[in-house]
Amino acid sequence: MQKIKLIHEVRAVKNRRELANIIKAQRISERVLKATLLKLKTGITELAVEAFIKKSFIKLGAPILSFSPIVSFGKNTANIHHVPGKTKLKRGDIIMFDFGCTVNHYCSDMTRTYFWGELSKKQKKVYKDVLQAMDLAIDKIKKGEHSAKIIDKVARSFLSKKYKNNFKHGLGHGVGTVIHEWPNFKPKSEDILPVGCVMTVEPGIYLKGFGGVRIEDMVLITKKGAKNLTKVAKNLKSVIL
Ligand SMILES: [Mn+2]
Repeated sequence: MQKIKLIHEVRAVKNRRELANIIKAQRISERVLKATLLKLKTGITELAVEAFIKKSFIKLGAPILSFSPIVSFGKNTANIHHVPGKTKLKRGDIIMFDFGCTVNHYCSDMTRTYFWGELSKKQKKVYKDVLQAMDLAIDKIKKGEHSAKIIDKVARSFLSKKYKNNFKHGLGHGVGTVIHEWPNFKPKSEDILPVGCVMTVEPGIYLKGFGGVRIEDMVLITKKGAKNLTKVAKNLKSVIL
């Protein structure tokens, strides 16, 4: 006899139309990100960039956002849930964007970290490590791993060797009509990813007084592995502005 499913398990599995909405929301976000990068200039404030992002989503027909956009510059990037303020962009800053929009109630979620000019050795190292943690986790999913705890651990154990327990949040979460839904990548998660669910993979390292790096993609869990739904470059070269 098949176990009766609970509502969170039912809604985790996206049908074709639901998936199309999530992907459409993600493509709109990608267009907004592209436009936002062109808008950056030394001296611009986080608030001005946030306003531009919101205006751009309205212009592209997606005025309802997944959550209030995160725009952070410099040391503020060390704050996981930074609220954009009057901080101005300056040479050598880390820049973090975390935003998404909704299409027919379905959310998208993406984080990118950029560098305003030549990066320091330490910035380069932290970025490369977070990117590698992400690649390790996505490769694990692609090989068919469905245990949330094991996938979380792949990224977490790689980062904890270098940064102790600095990676202070889950590796990711399900995405649907709400931005955070079941299942969850966490060290103690008992969740098993069902085929057809959309997960974020978003490792991060946050160093007080220095800044933070978080990179976040959305991944569809498939029978054979995974399909990355995020189409924005994240290699080191592409994030130096
Ligand atoms: Mn997220």
